[in-house]
Amino acid sequence: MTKGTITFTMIKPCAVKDNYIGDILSVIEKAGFKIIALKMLHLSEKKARLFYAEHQGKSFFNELVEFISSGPVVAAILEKENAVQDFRKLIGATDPKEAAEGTIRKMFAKDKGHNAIHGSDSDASAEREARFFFNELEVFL
Ligand code: RTP
Ligand code: MG
Repeated sequence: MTKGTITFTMIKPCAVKDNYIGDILSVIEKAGFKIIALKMLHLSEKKARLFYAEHQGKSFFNELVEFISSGPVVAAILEKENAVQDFRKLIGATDPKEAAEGTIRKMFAKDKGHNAIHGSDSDASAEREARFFFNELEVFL
């Protein structure tokens, strides 16, 4: 059997508040992703700034950090062949108005700033983000 690649995801505070954790995890599993790590936690502003460091200096950075640290999130590592690309497809466009039918953002996101879920944009990001949230004992490969 081919060992899958990994991606990292985070259900954002808006979707946690809206009680979509179960629905979203269900969509993810039904799409063929295996959840190999999972936790709920509340990021401090400082940690949120570190997590989204690549966006530092952009117009939406402060708003993004404030939102991500506004309440608990659900973090997970997912395994599948072609995980990063397939998961970006499953979550849909950043702005839910542009997201395709059947995507997680189309179904569960409010707007561009409150778009329900994060997905890594490359294998390198997936690795960095997975390590940011989970230690070795928390990952079930
Ligand atoms: P994410 O990193 O959260 O998975 O989202 P993404 O790749 O689809 O989008 P990215 O460009 O990485 O932006 C990160 C988050 O910042 C917010 N954003 N707001 N107002 C704006 O123009 C704007 N652009 C980006 C979004 O919430 C996006 O998810
Ligand atoms: Mg991104």
